[in-house]
Amino acid sequence: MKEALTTAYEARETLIQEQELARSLEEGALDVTLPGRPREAGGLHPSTRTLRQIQAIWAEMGFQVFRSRDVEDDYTNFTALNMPPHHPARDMWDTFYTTQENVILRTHTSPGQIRAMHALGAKGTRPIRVILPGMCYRYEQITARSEIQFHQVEGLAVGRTITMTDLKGTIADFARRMYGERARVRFRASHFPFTEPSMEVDVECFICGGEGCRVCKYSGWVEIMGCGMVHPVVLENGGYDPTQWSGFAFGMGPERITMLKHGINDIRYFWSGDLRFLEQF
Ligand code: FA5
Repeated sequence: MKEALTTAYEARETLIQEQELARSLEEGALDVTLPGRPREAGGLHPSTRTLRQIQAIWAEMGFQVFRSRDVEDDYTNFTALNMPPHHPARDMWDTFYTTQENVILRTHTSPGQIRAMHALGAKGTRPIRVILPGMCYRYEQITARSEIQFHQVEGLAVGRTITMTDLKGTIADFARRMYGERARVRFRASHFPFTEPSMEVDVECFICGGEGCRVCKYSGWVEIMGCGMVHPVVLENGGYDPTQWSGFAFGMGPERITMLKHGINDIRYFWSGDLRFLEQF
């Protein structure tokens, strides 16, 4: 009974539709010359754009992408990076803990260095050249400059004869490719427990060309990353003999880079999901 009714209903509906169509065509109500309605197209998130640009530049220089994990253990995030329990430098990274002991959300992409060395180093016998992009999490006060989740792009090169000259030259080359042929960089002494020596890198302000503006706080320079020579303890924890092998590492923040590039004055826009912000890119 139901099937018979459904079939009858459908047949009638098709007939009406065909008649309607024929009638509207006859009357000219359907103007096939009208342009179609445009479909809304999605776009890439501003962070994704910057990440892809950074990845492409490092790929040209022979760095492959290595994906490490967001959920880490305390050992890899801190201890293996030369910060044993109760080390004061751990305070530099306020941490999200989980209910499981020693399981945390990574506070930076640096623990990926240890994982890359174990995964690709063949027990400390092979050189490595990788970048490690990914999300990091910090239990911090959210401000216009700081979010509790943000991306980092880590870089790691391990080899037999890598020196600080390689680090400086490679980063200067990255800056030229990212910020333009004439971009100048400067290196400032800094401190990270997992690199020795450690530096922070500034690039000449690409908004004002070094003359001084609001973005660079009238200094002519903006900070783009932390870096240094991989600490012997970290090489050892990655399975390498530090008397035979050396390396350099760096870490940069794509959101801060994007903010500088587009003059975005508040990092909270990035994950607000506000289309008025996202549609501008
Ligand atoms: C680090 O996290 C080091 N692991 C970087 C490093 C790697 C040094 C390898 C040496 C060798 P730092 O805490 O400064 O360093 O963070 C690096 C970058 O991440 C900053 O320059 C910034 O761009 C970004 N960043 C840090 N905290 C935040 C935050 N709360 N919100 C947005 N971006 C952040």
